[in-house]
Amino acid sequence: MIRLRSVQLREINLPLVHPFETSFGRTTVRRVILLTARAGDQLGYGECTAAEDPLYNSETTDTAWHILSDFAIPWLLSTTLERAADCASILRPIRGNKMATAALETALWDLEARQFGSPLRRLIGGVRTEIPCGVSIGIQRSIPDLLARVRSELSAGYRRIKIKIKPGWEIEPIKAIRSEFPETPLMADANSAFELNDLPLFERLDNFGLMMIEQPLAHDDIVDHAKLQREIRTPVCLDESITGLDDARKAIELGSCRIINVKLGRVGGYSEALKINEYCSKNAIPLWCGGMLESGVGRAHNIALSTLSGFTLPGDVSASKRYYEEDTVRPPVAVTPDGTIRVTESPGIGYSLDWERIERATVRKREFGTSERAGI
Ligand code: OSB
Ligand code: MG
Repeated sequence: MIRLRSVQLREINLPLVHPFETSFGRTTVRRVILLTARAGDQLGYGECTAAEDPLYNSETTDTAWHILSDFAIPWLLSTTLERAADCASILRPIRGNKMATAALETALWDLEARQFGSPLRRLIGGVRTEIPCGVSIGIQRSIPDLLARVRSELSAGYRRIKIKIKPGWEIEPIKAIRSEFPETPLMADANSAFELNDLPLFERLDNFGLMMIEQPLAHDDIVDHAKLQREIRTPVCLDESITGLDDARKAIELGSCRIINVKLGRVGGYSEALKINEYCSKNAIPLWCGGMLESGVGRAHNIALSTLSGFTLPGDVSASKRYYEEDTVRPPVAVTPDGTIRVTESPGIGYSLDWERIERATVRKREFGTSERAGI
């Protein structure tokens, strides 16, 4: 049983080791919301994956702060939950804003796992104790810069390379990687930068043996993606378009994709992710765990998610040090020379928070359900 006593929100600002560029923009500092939930003596931690600007989806760090502060947290503080799994249905009347509500939902799953003294992986029914890792490489200044990044990630052991593409940065980078690495598992993520009219471009990309092309068309589309998938051999993978089980079911029925990228924030947390895992396993649609440049707390949740049986492809869950000089968790998330992350057996997300580091990065803090002075 979870009787929430208090919740703390804090915004931390973390500079990225390298700016990360996608078709929609460039990130240099992540503005991350960390959430701490307390029930009795037990704490649970969540991270909000909303970005700084409403360019990946409609949410931002500030909209998430608002939705959590004014709706989601007060609602949950006024109820008692039988299980963490009940959280999603209480928050369901909130339309959209899934990254906001997922920060709270995932914190409650962590809290419940800690109450049981169990790794979160076991609570959600994950079957893997080691997960295969890929990397997402942002748009680079030049092809030689890109090739240098690809070489260094492959020599670190990563099992799959994904590059970001946008109009004018698609064929040439893919061709260059393919001529040096003809067999490497390779894919491209367009973050909605193209239209169905660009079919000739996708027909050219079809010749490079890509594992998949991720979210080539509009963020909210499944109809044009189905038309595109009928015209190309390369599997289409949907990211932005899938905000829950219903989207996944409809996309699969329409033939809009053959692979799905699941992000905890985008689908509102574990309850929905578990449903997608079950549905896609039954329908032979492979899954993998996407990323939103998470700090350690979000990264640890992504590791737990990646242990589910349907997550058969290497995801975008990689080492902390690729993004942050100093992460929020101890030890930082590390990848083996084999390109895997070993899943911890410690309770909950299985990492300790580095409060000294977090305090230094904090730009605002708010407590709910307890006086500001008493603290969490
Ligand atoms: O589309 O998968 C995406 C980062 C920010 C926003 C959207 C995406 C990404 C990534 C990075 O590809 C994945 C990661 O966290 O390593
Ligand atoms: Mg993506």
